[in-house]
Amino acid sequence: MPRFLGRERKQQTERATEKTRRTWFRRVASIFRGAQLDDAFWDELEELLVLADVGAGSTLRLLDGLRERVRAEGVSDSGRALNLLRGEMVSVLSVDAASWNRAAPPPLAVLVVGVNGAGKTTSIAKMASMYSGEGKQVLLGAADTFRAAAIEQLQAWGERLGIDVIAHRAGADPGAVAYDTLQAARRRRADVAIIDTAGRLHTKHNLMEEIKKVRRVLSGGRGGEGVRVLLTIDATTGQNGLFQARAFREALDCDGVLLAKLDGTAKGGVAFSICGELKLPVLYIGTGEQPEDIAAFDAEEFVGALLPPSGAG
Ligand SMILES: Nc1nc2c(ncn2[C@@H]2O[C@H](COP(=O)(O)OP(=O)(O)O)[C@@H](O)[C@H]2O)c(=O)[nH]1
Ligand SMILES: [Mg+2]
Repeated sequence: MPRFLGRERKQQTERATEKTRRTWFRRVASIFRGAQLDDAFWDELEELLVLADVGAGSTLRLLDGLRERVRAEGVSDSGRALNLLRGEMVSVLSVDAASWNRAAPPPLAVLVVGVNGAGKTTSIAKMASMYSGEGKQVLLGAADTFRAAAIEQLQAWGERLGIDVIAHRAGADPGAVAYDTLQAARRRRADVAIIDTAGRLHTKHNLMEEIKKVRRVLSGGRGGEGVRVLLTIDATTGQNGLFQARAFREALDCDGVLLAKLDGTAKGGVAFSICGELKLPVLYIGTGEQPEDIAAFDAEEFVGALLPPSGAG
């Protein structure tokens, strides 16, 4: 049964963006109230968006889009201008997720990448729980073989969730783990195999080469159509996390982003930077540390949660 739809997703989004709304977007809403749309107004709006970690590029894009529409539509009413801002925000966040959503024969292999501590292993547990809640058969692969603790962490989640984990010893070849996971997924006619990876190696170059090799293994002679690369970004690391994510984006074809720890930050505006600057769709948000603390990302709900219609929050 799909457990993560409708109202529950909306409530999770509202809960996870609460700090961001209370700290920054409540102020954004308040400067619109009865405002003259003059230079001081635009400056203050720009400052608040940058402080919320929307990022310089996405802030400019939002403000240019908004100014243009305010001018073209002759808007002087601040309430209407706020509505136009909501629309511009939704448009920045609406990045095409076609490569993530394209059809492929099972098993689908989801390769989860990102820097150490971003939230990969925890997010894998959440995704596994989500997929199995949808009635899909899931298998996990412990291809972060860099530390024994990383393998044990995934195995502990597997036990807790009743989902099998394919693992080798610490230090083993991640490609071999990925290969075994894919073979096991095929044998068992699993729907999805989710593969954990290391986030830290001696050099960034080695890390990227290793992940590319794992991806080649997962393609398993089917031209890569059954592989998805999910980039995990820690929302609490803001623009610095984005900088690190760019390295993955440049080295690998990523299909989308899981924005972890959104609940732990007042700078959830980083979602706009990811969409606007990395040009990757945000697919899921992490909303806490439990397996059910994940929600599919929905641009309208996200904007609605940051700037609720009443301006309340
Ligand atoms: N509050 C919160 N904590 C999270 C979330 N996702 C992961 N974490 C925590 O972040 C820490 C690092 O996560 P982990 O999955 O080990 O990261 P990895 O090194 O990328 O595999 C752990 O303490 C997790 O419980 C989230 O969405 N919200
Ligand atoms: Mg991990």
